[in-house]
Order: sequence, then C-alpha cells, then structure tokens
Amino acid sequence: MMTTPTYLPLSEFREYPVEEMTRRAEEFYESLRRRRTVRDFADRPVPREIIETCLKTAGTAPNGANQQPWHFTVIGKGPLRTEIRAAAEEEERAFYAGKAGTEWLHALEPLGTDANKPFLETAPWLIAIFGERYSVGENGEKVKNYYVPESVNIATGFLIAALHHAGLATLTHTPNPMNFLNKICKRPDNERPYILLVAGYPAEDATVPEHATHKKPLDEICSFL
Ligand code: IYR
Repeated sequence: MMTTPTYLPLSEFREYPVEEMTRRAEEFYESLRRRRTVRDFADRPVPREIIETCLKTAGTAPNGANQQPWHFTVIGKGPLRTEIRAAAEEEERAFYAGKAGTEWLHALEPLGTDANKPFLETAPWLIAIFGERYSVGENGEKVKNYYVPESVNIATGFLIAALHHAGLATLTHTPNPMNFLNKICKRPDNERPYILLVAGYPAEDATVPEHATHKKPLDEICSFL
C-alpha cells in the first residue's frame, strides 16, 4: 500500500544576516574546538535532566527514513558499573596484550591508553549507544532499517556536541568487542552496541594527550571544487 506524504511549512528555520551567520559559525567552532576527549572523570553528580535534554538533542539527528534506529541506555552509579568495568577491562586486556596487532597498538601509543578503565565506575553517567539493525513490527515481523551506522553515528555526534555545549566532558569509549553491553543493558539481539559514551565533569587534575590536540588544518581536510 502506498503512503501519501503530507507536508508542513518549514516554520522553525531561522535565517540570519550574513554577518550574524559568520559570527555564529565562528562561535560554534570556538566552542567545539575546545572539546577534548577526557579519560579522568570527577566523582561529582550531574543532574539527570541535563542528560535527558542532551539525549533529546541526539534524537533529532538526521537518519535513514526517519526510522530513528537507535537506543540509548543510560547507566547511573550503581552495581551495573562494576559489571561493565569488569567486562570492558577483560576485553581491553586481551586487546592491549596483542589482539589489536602491533600496528594498531603503535597508533595508540601517543594517547597512552591501556586496559585500565576506572572512569567506567567514577563518571556519573554512562550512555550505551545501540543501533537497531532491524525493528520488530506489530506482528513480530522484521522491519528493515536503513543507514543504521550512519544514523547512529550522526546522533552520537549530536549527543557529544550537546553534552559539550552543556559544559560536560565525554569519552567515546569503544571496548572491543562490546556485545557484553547487550546482556548487561538487557537489549535485544536486533540491537548492536556502537559506543559506550562516558559523561561527567573532568577530574580536577585531568590531562589530555598532546597528540589529541593537533587537528589537521582546513586545507588538509577539505577541498573546494
Ligand atoms: N578500545 C580501546 C582502544 C582504543 C582504540 C582507539 I582507535 C582509540 O582511539 C582509543 C582507544 C580503549 O578504549 O582503550
């Protein structure tokens, strides 16, 4: 059966004079270029409402056929953290012990990362981000989702930007593999975990690897034709 689209006026779009647009673009860059991936988190609480608002931002991301094929499991402080940390560190120990291969481990050297992930217990919030490989219809049938990785990753970008904008630090943690998240978060088999996002205040003595602060200049990442 064909579905006939209905249309609404684009009532919320805002156009700005060019000078204002220039300023806004620069201000946004100035804000986002201060974002750093943080690995040392403070043990300070962050109100749940802030996380909820940032997740609403993530939920506005462009995505395939507006199927919104994502799920965000938010894990506050509690016993699940110990489980998540133990499972992640077990995978990471194998990864750093050689499973990653020498080339990958060499690429990570300037970051100084290792299998120790205390932030999984310290930070006030963990957000496990899942992509729905397919949805389950009303009669239990599989409904195909489109552009799932693209959609989930764009939403994650929105979420990271929203959390940064709110004044929080994040870490895009990717234990490898991370199927243990399905079990701990009680997510169904049609969902695949993409990222375990850590959010909170940075520790007072937090540092960042210098390597991570070097961003390629515009002429290396972009060409105009
Ligand atoms: N998942 C590991 C390894 C790791 C991989 C990449 I690529 C990074 O940019 C950083 C870490 C870990 O979380 O330590």
